[in-house]
Amino acid sequence: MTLIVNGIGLLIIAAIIIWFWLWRARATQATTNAVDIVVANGVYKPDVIEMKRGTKLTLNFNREDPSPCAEQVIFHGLDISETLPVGKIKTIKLTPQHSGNYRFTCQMQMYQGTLKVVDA
Ligand SMILES: [Cu+2]
Repeated sequence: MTLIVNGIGLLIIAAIIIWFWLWRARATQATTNAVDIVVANGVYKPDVIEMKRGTKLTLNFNREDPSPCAEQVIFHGLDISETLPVGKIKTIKLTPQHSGNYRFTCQMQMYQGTLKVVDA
């Protein structure tokens, strides 16, 4: 009996991991020149954005989360730090000249995203 219960527990854990993982992977990637990003529930959506080096990317941040945690967005390595108003679109434009992965986070780094800049 214990064995069966443990087995079911493991299955449930596996299901949660797979579901969460696949869900995140599907919900995230964006590859256009203008991306709308929703800031809510501790995640940027999408949280992975891919772009070509030297092109202009427009990010429209829509902050739904009123908690102070979500107030700022910082692009590490790109020298960009902006305040996001609640319920309004904040547009951030960037033109990275160097390829690489740049993280963008809130000031406490609880919200996390990655900007992937690839060679043209
Ligand atoms: Cu935060």
